[in-house]
Amino acid sequence: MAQLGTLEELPLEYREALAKQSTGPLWPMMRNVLPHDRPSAISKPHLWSYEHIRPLLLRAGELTPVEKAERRVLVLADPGRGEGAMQVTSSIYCGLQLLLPGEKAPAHKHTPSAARIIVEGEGAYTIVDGEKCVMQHGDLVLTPGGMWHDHGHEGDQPVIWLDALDLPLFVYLEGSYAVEGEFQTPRNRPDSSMLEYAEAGLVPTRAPGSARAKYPQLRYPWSKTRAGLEKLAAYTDRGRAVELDYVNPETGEPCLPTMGFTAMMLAAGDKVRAPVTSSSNVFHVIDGAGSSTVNGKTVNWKRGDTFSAPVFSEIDHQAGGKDPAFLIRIHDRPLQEKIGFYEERGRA
Ligand code: GTQ
Repeated sequence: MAQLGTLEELPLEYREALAKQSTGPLWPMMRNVLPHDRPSAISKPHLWSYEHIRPLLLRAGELTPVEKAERRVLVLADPGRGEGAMQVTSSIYCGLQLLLPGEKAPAHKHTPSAARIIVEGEGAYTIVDGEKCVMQHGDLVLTPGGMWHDHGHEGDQPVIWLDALDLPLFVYLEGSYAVEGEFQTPRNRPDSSMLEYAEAGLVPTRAPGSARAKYPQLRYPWSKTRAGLEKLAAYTDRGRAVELDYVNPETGEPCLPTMGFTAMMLAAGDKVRAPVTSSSNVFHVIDGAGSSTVNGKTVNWKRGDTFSAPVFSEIDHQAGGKDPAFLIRIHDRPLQEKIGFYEERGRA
């Protein structure tokens, strides 16, 4: 491998002349942007403990009324990027959002896409372009880019959910903005996961040329996801995670354009070695407990916790001994496949 020249080797007067013309030599910087063999991740693996963050979020409920917050969220900040980082990994933003009984978070729409995973509480809902989606533990609820959404709460206990957005990408593209609107009146019908897409493999018959909705299913109930994982687990080898991807039921494509969501089940006591992938991952624990080692760092996790793994991480999981563990993995494989570089590598 050739040793590239450094900045210091160049005459000062030449460096100054380059800077004056707003230019610079590539070669001293080359390996920063094109490192050998694999990228060097900025993100650091980390565990966000629900037990520790929950009281701080409830305190935000006392300190800041929802009218003053628009969205009352504690952002999960990547330690590799330091305090105030608005992202967990290179492409994924996550935050924990609190809604108290009777509260409403006003309607808005924005260019980034979002999805929520419900962590705790009953009675909350999100209305997405008129479709009222109830929020129950473990459900995945989508608010794709450009679609109106407001949140409300008809229950009597706090509701907390995890937000995942492709916000870092939109900020990077200088394409991130929101439009504020009015509270929506829901259509008087259950969401499409309970009607049109209630059974896998069946979709409504359509007249020729009639347009399908771009995002036909906005809610993916956890009860169905869990049942699907359990059925598949009975015929999956030990030592492998049982995984199901959340897809658009009309097209089979990922449910959102850039972010991917994969439900995972780890059998009780099972050890699972994940492939190294070019995608970063955020794992949210729906149920059960266990531990994972990410690039040599071990985190112990349980229900409600969230942990991250940067791009090209070496990841090993182990579920606790008594019960299986269920997680939802948030990643950016859909984006990476669209731009043609998603990659998996074997493990030693
Ligand atoms: O609930 O619409 O965590 O717009 C960040 C931005 C949640 C939301 C977030 C948002 C929302």
